Amino acid sequence: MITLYRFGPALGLPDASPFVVKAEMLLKLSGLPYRLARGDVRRAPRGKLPYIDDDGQIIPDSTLIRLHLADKYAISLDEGLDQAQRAVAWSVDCMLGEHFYWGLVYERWAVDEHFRRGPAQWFQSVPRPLRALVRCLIRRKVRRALHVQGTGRFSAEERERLLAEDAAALAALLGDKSFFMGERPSWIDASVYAFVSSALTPELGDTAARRLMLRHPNLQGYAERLQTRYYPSQ
Ligand SMILES: N[C@@H](CCC(=O)N[C@@H](CS)C(=O)NCC(=O)O)C(=O)O
Repeated sequence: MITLYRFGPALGLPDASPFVVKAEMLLKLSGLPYRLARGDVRRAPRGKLPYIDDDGQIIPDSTLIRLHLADKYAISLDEGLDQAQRAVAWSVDCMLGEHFYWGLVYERWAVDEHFRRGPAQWFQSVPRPLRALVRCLIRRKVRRALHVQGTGRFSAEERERLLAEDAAALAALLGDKSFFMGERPSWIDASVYAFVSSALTPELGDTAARRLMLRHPNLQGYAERLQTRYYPSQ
């Protein structure tokens, strides 16, 4: 049995991390039985969530989890896609995880109003006397990561412009299809659903990511459709 280690539901989403949602969606699409467990980044194999324990085999990283399902169970979730579609799926996955993601991280952790409504609430398990300190240290660590990655060096206008380009590319590629690559789901839907739904959450207030997603009714409809199908009780 596969165990998926995650943070837990937050912001009206199945998990605070889009990478965890992506990994869970991959498991749902695979049809394999799995269970969920609360993870701890301090014990995670690469210091990040998600990771899975598949009968003792520990696999970190949502993409490595996808490749593990393909290698071990011959479940590649890309049947019917031609080479060009596979290349598009890979490119979109990289855009979401390596570019769009950082725009979301910035909004959540560096913009005071969104931080207050989101990540600031995630430290309830830390004993009260230490809570403010831990919150401040983690926020500082995330800000440093944003600076090193580069997103933290842009102006608000530049960041919004870059997010807008990502959102427009997703909307154009989706068009009026039911799933990202056609009329049946494939693995890239795990990623697109995870990131689009994270961007759309209203719980952080009026984020640029949400505003930009709402410019594209097809992306909003897609997120609602997939939520009804894969997370009906969310
Ligand atoms: N490439 C990884 C990224 C996972 C990731 O960045 N997880 C973040 C949460 S969204 C995390 O665990 N961060 C904890 C930390 O860096 O301390 C994947 O695809 O799973």
